[in-house]
Amino acid sequence: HPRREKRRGYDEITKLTSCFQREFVRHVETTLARSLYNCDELAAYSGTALAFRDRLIIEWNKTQQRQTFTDQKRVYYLSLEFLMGRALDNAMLNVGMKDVARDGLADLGFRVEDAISQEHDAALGNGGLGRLAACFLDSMATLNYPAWGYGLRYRYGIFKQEIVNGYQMEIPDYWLDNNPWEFPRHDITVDIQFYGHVNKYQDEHGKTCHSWEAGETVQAVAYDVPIPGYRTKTTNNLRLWSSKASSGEFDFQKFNAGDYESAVADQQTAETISAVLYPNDNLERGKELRLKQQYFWCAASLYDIVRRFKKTNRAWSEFPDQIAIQLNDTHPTLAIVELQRILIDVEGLEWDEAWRIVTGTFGYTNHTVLPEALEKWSVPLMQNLLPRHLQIIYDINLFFLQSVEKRFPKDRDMLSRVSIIEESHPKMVRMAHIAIIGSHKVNGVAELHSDLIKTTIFKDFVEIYGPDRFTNVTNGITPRRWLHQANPALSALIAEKLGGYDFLTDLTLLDKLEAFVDDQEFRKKWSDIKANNKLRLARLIKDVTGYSVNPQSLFDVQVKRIHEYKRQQLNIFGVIHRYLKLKAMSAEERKKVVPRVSIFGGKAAPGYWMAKSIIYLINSVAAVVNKDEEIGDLLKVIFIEDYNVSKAEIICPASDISEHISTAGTEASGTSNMKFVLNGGLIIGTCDGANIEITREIGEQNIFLFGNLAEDVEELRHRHFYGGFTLDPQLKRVFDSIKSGTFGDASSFASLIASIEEHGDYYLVSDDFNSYVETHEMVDKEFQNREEWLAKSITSVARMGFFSMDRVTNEYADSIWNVEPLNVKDDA
Ligand code: 26V
Repeated sequence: HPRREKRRGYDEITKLTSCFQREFVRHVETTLARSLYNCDELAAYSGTALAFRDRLIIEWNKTQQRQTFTDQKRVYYLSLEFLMGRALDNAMLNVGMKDVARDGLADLGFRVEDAISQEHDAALGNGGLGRLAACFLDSMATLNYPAWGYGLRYRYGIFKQEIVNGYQMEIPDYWLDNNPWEFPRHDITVDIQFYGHVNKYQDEHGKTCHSWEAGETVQAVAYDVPIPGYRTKTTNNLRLWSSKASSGEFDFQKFNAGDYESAVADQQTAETISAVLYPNDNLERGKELRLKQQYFWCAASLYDIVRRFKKTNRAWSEFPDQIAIQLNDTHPTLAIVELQRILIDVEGLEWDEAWRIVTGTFGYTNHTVLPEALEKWSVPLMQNLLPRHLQIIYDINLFFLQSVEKRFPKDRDMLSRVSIIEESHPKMVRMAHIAIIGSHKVNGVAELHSDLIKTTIFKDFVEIYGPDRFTNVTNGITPRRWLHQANPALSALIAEKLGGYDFLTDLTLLDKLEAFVDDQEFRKKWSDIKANNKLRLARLIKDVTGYSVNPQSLFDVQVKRIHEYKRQQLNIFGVIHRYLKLKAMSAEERKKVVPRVSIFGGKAAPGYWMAKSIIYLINSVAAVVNKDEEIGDLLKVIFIEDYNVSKAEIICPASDISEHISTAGTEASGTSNMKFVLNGGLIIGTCDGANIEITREIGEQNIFLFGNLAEDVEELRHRHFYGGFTLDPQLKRVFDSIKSGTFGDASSFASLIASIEEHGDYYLVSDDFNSYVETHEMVDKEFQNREEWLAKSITSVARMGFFSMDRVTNEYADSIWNVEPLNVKDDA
């Protein structure tokens, strides 16, 4: 049976199956206190999850013991977002027992797929950045790195999206009830301080010291989540902090004084800190609660890391030899300041020694060049919330600017550009500057992006520190979830050809598939798998939208957060253009047309009106086009609501073509582009982010590239304002049709159109429209040559080895963290 992860004998399988069943029944009957006779699918999920959880816990404990015992250098990955998705399927596949569970459940009258789909997604992230963190955890465990993730345990993950009359509505995502994957550690708590003031005093040697007397204390409670690696016993830890009122005297006093209501209110204030994930991606709003979240999580994690280090009784100077901390964007930048504070204020180290330790420990990954996403905090806000940290930030800045002044005497502009403090009203703290100054390595997430940060936003820092502090590590994805789990049939076919599943831990082995490109039987199977995956998606579409789509059509997919820079508006204008063309055709001409389903999905930040009107336009176009009988199957427009990780697992394997069409230079990397190609879909895209490296790997004959290049963007934007702006004539026809009311009340779309026609078309929709439309015509043509298309699909998959998250993790380990995997013997 090619689907079996390990070859096992008949006896062994029966033994494992009955062992699983025993555990399952025990959990249903005792842990869940249910009778087997009223065990529904939800209980079947819980029973299965609990049975697998038991296995994970054993290996998890052993892994932690092993890591403590060997005392090697460890990695801590600090991220405010971990977009994990579901855990059960992943756990079953990683321990190699999904077939055992399938057989065992079938025997009890359940389908494993039904049980799996009961699980609520763990959606503690916005998009690419959060999902990257989750892929990191998977790879670090699979490669046996001693590594922990640290994050926040949000009570509400990213909101659930509902589409009501074409508009996005946001529903809170309360996800924590009966979550079997987290373990509260009520014994692991840290008191976190806020507000108050700083006392200055002299110690017995006459040295000036500082102590921070806080005005508010909140307790951080650890919740641990086991992270199993694939085919290894290593089970790492993700520690999420939850906020709780501190059980200090203060509260007791209030209770004792009979002020019960106000004491309970304080409790609620404390719990607010970890209540909700901020749903903006790429927009910084400077809310105090967000800063509180950041400090709460950084301080708790740092306390935990330092406590663990101190148990080893090593000298402080060894800290960076034992610990690497990676900052996922600037959100955890306060960790830099907090470590410096601990070392000088609490542990009594000298400034310079402390700072050497700090910079030796941290690495910073930048994920965006969009100016509106760069984090800044107002000085008065920081002064109030974190008075001691602000002092330390000023000191870091002082020493830094002094050193810059020495190297670039009298360059006042340089000093003001690189200063941590922006001299605005109010003054602002630039978090990226702290992150760069406080880290030994700064990296971007794709080649173009890393070049851009070096030549634009961080240019001055390259001059100051030299090019070695800046590096590139192109993103990747875990092939376990994004191939094996999402597309089991394709994974099995590949395993059949390559003689096993080793490609899942060495993705470069995929290159052996190229030898089979011309193998007719193989091609047939490949194409049948895609067809089946499209059927599976068609069923999902029917379920969530009510629309029936013809699975023979070309499935054209764009799923990602809705943002002007990602240009879903370009896509939907292209769809309208296609519709107008179809309407103008004769019946005879229409017969030659390739039927197409344009599939969209993604959430808009709740306060981002332009993104919301793009969603409304997509749904308005869908409402008209999908009921146009003259058009029928030739064009369907679908918006899949509440796009998330588990929907992505169904969508990615089912695309013929997917769209990665950001304005050149704006999408740092993109990672869904990799997921689609790894699943045998082709892509249409701009020369942006990782599209460029995907092209280099798979060959430019296997990708549909279009549009202006990053190097031309500035000039074009300038011309829009000063050279006059001419709207692309085909786009003008699209706008005319919208304005005439074809898709409902035109006023709903007025500002979307005005942003292009009147306000400078910042994202170059008009400039790229013609080349976009023409490229789609090529897509239609090439899709009709099914054999060629299949060859491209197979060749592309064969060349995707580079984009494994395992390669990414090893690059970070070698060039940033300087950590080694911990060898795990099979019998350990
Ligand atoms: C920024 C902010 C700003 C403050 C408010 C909350 C918030 C939340 C998230 C972010 C992160 C924006 C950066 C980001 O998500 N970048 C994406 O990172 C992916 C992984 O590297 C990459 O593939 C995408 O191209 C990039 O947009």
